[in-house]
Amino acid sequence: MKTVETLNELWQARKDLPGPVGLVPTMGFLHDGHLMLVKEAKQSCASVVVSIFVNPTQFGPSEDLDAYPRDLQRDLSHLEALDVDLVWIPTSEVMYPANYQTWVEVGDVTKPLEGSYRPGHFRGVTTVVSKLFNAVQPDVAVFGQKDAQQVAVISQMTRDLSYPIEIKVVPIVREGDGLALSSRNTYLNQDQRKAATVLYRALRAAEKAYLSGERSAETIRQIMSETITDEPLASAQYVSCADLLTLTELETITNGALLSMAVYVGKTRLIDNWILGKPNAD
Ligand code: PAJ
Repeated sequence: MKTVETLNELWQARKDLPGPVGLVPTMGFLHDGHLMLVKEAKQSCASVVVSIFVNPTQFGPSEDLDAYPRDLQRDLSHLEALDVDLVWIPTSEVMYPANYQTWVEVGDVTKPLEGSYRPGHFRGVTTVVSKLFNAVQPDVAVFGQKDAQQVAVISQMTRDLSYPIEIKVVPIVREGDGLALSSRNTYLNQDQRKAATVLYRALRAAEKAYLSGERSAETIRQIMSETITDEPLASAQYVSCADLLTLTELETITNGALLSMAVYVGKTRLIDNWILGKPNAD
């Protein structure tokens, strides 16, 4: 496994990789969710590149950029064990050199949900992912369903900018009790960790109602809200039952839906989602 930092090193190493080449973009502090993306890339590609970069431009001014967990040595040993070919660990100066002034912005699909509570977040994501795509020139890029809106936004960007890249999506990897794996779970104390299962419980309660025939999106949203209200350590920032393609709120569920939510457990903001009317494969 080769590890590179600068663009020149990356370009040089990229030349020697047999195709198809798969890219897995990450911010490090890797867990089994990230590693599932790497395994997916390994299955469909001859070479796999993983990037590790805590991208400052996707964090808001009040968000946890400095506190974001990092453990590069552990990350590298996980990737080595999976036989990854190339790891790119750019510095902020490599990604955003002095006088940097170019941004990639996607339209409507970035506006609701995460976009409405994290202004500028998706501009940071699409800019950095676009730079990763340009530098690595992968044939396949793998993302997690954990960040459902990120998948929708990057798919839109890939189509709109004509990147010749196939976007593959891996289902959410969860703990045994349903909590979706996330680097932010490390912020939770023991009581909060127990309470954090409320996101999954809310999604499953909503699914149960849907499977019994409930089609009012407002009732589905209420079921999720009430489940969260019943958990004293949790408070919902939003719950959503939205169209799978546009991500706008539905009135009636006719053709599937994306259930999603952001919930504070203590000071930690957790997100989760579940697809109605289509297999989640988890
Ligand atoms: P990060 O949060 O490190 O996540 C990297 C990838 O792992 C994303 O595609 C995310 O959806 C996926 N992932 C995280 N937890 C997962 C889980 N429990 N199950 C399945 N997949 C999971 O997402 C980012 O980084 C950044 O926004 C990035 C795309 C790297 C751009 O900076």
